[in-house]
Amino acid sequence: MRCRGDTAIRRYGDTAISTYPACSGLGPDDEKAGKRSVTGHSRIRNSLLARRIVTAEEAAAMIPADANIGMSGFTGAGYPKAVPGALARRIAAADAAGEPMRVSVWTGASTAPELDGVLAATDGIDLRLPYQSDPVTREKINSGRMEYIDLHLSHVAQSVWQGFLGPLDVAVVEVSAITEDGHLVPSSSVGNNKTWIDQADKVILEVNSWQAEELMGMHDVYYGTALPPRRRPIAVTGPGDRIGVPYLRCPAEKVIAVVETHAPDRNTPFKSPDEISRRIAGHVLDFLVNEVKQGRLPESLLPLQSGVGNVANAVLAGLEEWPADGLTAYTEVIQDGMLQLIDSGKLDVVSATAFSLSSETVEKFNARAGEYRDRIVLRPQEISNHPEVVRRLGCLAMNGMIEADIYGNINSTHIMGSRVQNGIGGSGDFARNGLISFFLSPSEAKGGAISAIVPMVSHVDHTEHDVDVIVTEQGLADLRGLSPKQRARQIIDKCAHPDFRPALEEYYQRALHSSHGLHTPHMLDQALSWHVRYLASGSMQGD
Ligand code: 0RQ
Repeated sequence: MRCRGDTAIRRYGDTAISTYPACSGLGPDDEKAGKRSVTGHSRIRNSLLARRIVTAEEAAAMIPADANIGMSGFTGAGYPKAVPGALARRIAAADAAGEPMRVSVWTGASTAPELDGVLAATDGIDLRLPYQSDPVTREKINSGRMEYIDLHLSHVAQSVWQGFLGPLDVAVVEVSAITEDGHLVPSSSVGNNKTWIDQADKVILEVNSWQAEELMGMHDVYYGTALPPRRRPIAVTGPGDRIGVPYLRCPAEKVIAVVETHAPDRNTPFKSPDEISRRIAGHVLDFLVNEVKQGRLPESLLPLQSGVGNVANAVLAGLEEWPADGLTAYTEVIQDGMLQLIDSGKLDVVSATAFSLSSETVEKFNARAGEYRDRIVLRPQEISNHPEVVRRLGCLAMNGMIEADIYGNINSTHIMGSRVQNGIGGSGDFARNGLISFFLSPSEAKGGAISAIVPMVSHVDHTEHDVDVIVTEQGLADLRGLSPKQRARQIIDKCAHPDFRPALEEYYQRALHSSHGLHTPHMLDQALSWHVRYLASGSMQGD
């Protein structure tokens, strides 16, 4: 079995440097040969932990009634499949018995109906963080029945280590195997699992035999993080660099239960890019071609970061025709388009914290995961999204948005300023620190009732200072080097939908004449009038 980086490690927040023993156990070749370990379980090879195997119900019963629970899972990959459902049944039974039970659930990012959906449906989640995209959870948050803390994904670990979120009682973490030495081989996401395991009093493991055994060796878990003043440079100088070990470490005495599962990840269905996404992607690609022509980017570009979804996949599909090979990605999530770029030989290496694949692609991936091991590095999210590394590598950060205003402020999270959609996710980690920060969206939403370009955003996630390029299907506004009024000219002319452009122009012209100051002209009594009109009439369009 390959073990990389079995060197000195530093525990987060700890001054003592210790040397971690080299990992051992059955390797992928032994597995292919059908060898089973002494425990009799091909995926649970540590005899001590094999004795802790219980049912999901028994494991869920070990969770304290008011627990803070750190669960694995990131964009529908690598989340526990059995214990959350059992916990939801326990919460429902407690409710029925008149003894309500409320837990807090911390994850890597969004998960799936088997985790967020079932738990949210019980009303048993008191607090959720740091990102979600589940409709039931969203409804509970927006109806005021669930508290939600929306955090930059690279900041979660340090917030926990600093103690702002309280003590972590239990970690529930999916792994793909346990080695003879008791090392944990992560599954299809790493997320915050290292922090959950290090911080939790107790650990429950789900060992999922659906996950490809050949994931082993793909992960790079860095144990050198610390809180200031003991921080040292994160020595990633290229997307493929490995600076840690390919497993999670966990003292056996912390593990209170091991649950065996064989269940697929959520696997978001892949939608072929539609016409609008293709036009957005076309503007991005033309822009990149010009950046290369101007000598500002190398032919193989710089490490790509791309959000998930239709527009991101359209950009990745467009890169299939990119004239040079040797592309790389330093991103958060590996979606179908990234794997296709690896298959076609365009993309050399991708660093991320999780997969987010469609079911067709995941089948192909699982069948030959080992072939990707030298092309893919899965890291903890505090490293996959680390500002220091993102800045050093000069990532090209491409993320979706809800709306942009005429000066370039971006709202990624809140519909009409108050209803959370998903969360900021990793967009801030990459947008502020990348070399070029793109925000992409169709120019209209809700069948033309809403303009994505508004006088003033109703919520700010990314300020004008962190936004370089705004793209809609109408065109691309390159905001670099421009003052606020010059930016407004570009955004209105290039990005706004023609149905809304005259009204934006009118607002801007009136603001130029009546604003309190003329650096960033606004009329405060009207800046949010488009949102107010939508809430009152169902459309931002005037009479
Ligand atoms: O609503 O579902 O009711 O139809 O918002 O919009 O067009 O499906 O777009 O799925 O790409 O999401 C910003 C939310 C875009 C996403 C956001 C309504 C629209 C629809 C979704 P319906 P679409 P997408 C790394 C990067 C933050 C996290 C991030 C996101 C729903 O990109 O969560 O960037 N970003 N992570 O109708 C009112 C508007 C609207 C609007 C769209 N202007 N006003 N409603 N909608 N625009 C990856 C990770 O962090 C994991």
